[in-house]
Amino acid sequence: MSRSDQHRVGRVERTTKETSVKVEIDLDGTGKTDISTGVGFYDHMLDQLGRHGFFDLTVKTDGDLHIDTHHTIEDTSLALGAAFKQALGDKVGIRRFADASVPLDESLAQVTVDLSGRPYLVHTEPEGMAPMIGSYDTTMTRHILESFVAQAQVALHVHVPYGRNAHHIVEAQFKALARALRYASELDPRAAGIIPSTKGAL
Ligand SMILES: [Mn+2]
Repeated sequence: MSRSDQHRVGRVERTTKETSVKVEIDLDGTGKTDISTGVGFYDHMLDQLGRHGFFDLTVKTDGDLHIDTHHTIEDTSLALGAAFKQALGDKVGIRRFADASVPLDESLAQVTVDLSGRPYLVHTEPEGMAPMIGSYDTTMTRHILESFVAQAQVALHVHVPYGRNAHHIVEAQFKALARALRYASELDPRAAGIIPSTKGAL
């Protein structure tokens, strides 16, 4: 098999008393998704992540929604981060750094990522967003990003300098995140066989 035929896949199953999560991600996919967490808007966001990242993404979460959506969303994000890291493997030949800006009508999201091996999140959003989108608590967006970053071990900067509609503000972030993760994880034809770090490891 040539290098370009190899699919980088991560699979994580995580079960606690609060949730049971299964995530599978193929970084070299076509954007095919199969998402079911029981939180409609979060499913919509993970669908964006797969589609616009060109990742094949399967997510099945069975969580304690009788309490609220918090554990379900958090644990899914942790598993997604772990699966992403696993799929990246030794990071040989990746681009490593990327940024993407995505508008959604009146809202703009700007995402910059370094697949550095070190977790760090910087996140800003407009003040005064609507608190809920369906059953999705809009304060969870930052927590999703924190959870993903902690497990994926990446440096991630996500900014929404302006926007009004909460659905647009959150969705623009997931689309920009998808694009940035796609470009950063893609194989750089000029870096075949090379780990893009002066340390020799990421
Ligand atoms: Mn939408």
